[in-house]
Amino acid sequence: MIIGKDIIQQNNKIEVGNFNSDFAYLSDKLTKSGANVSEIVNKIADFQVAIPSWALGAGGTRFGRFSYGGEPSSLEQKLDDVGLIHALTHSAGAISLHIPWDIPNDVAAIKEKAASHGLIFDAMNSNTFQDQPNAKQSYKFGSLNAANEEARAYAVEHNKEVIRIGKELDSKSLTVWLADGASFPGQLNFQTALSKTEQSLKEIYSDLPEDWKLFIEYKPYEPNFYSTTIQDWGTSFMLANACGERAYTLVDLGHHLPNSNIEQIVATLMYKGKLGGFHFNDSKYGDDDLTVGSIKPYALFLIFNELVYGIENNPNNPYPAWMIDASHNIKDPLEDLIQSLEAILIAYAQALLVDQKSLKDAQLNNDVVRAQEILQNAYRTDVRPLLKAARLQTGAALDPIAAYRNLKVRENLISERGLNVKATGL
Ligand code: AOS
Ligand code: ZN
Ligand code: ZN
Ligand code: ZN
Repeated sequence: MIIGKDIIQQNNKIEVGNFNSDFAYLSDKLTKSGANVSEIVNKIADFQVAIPSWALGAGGTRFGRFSYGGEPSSLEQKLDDVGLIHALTHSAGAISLHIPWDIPNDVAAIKEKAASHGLIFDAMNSNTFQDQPNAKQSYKFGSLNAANEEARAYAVEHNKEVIRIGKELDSKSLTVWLADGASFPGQLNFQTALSKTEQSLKEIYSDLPEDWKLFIEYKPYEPNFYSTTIQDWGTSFMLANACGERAYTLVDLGHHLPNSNIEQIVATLMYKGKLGGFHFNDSKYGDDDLTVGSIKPYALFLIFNELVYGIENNPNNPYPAWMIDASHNIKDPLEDLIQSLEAILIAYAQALLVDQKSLKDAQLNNDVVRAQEILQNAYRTDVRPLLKAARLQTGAALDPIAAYRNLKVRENLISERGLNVKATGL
């Protein structure tokens, strides 16, 4: 199924009347308060978030998985799904692949398909947290941190292979997320595990092309319940520094202990020019990988406030790579991703509304009340007309979920692909 611009335009007619009056009202209000509305709309229109290939089918928990009809079962179909989301939103212009789940058979055909949907290949993801069929070494007791030298070398080689595949696809980065750690005290020598990890990452880094970046993800728990070798941003930051200039920390929103001040972590990393990538999701308890903004939208806004500040004030920090890292257990994955994109752009737009000059002023005068008012004024603005304006500008759907349903996208996918297909991945 392909959704052309003409169909979207046709569909937008239902909504455009309401949009015009909502936008006129908001734009007038914001302009009076000194905001540059067209600049903000352009920034929203330009903001692109990568969709991970493994988020397009139904996820699951260790207790069960309920499949979703019409799931993509090949890399081509995954590209088609991201293409559909991008056509409806114009904010998902990239896909993030996972090796070995997404090894391309025909590189040229895959590149052509991606280009036909206007997609680029974002970060490549390696997988040393599972043993593949016919694996020559096991990662049961670790991969990049493994005490067993053969297993460690095998894991390093896998990452180099992922870089080779990514180069063919014109990807420009590698994300390393490790499950390495210990389930019980005494299982690992912390220092040895950390030094092996550092050595392995340096070996991978030495293979990184000049125009590539290495993103090092961290996570405090799960699957190793007692300790994880790269447990927090400090460990990731230290390892990135040990590797070199093109190695960065990647922040995944779900990878923190409860109540961590993620916005402060973002600020610290950007101050040092080391925030390379970002995984969006939301959670109630841990790494729940729920729809972005479904649980803690104010926290998301505060994080975006730091991201926007950092993008403007830390030229030493590269523009971060954005990705949604979520799991869809009961919702239609494509609808869930569209909801996530909406939440991301809402938080971004609200952060763009923060009056940075007045905020600085309030801070200098220790006017705590005023500082809070400034942030909350932005947060409490219904910015959705700005998102719609951006979408109208780029030929996307005013209301992407409504369009998805009106155009019967899922029904079409089910009739094309069948009811009982399973996406490759987690
Ligand atoms: C795992 O918890 C991490 O969030 C990873 O970023 C990702 O979900 C995994 O690498 C999927 O392959
Ligand atoms: Zn992640
Ligand atoms: Zn995660
Ligand atoms: Zn997560």
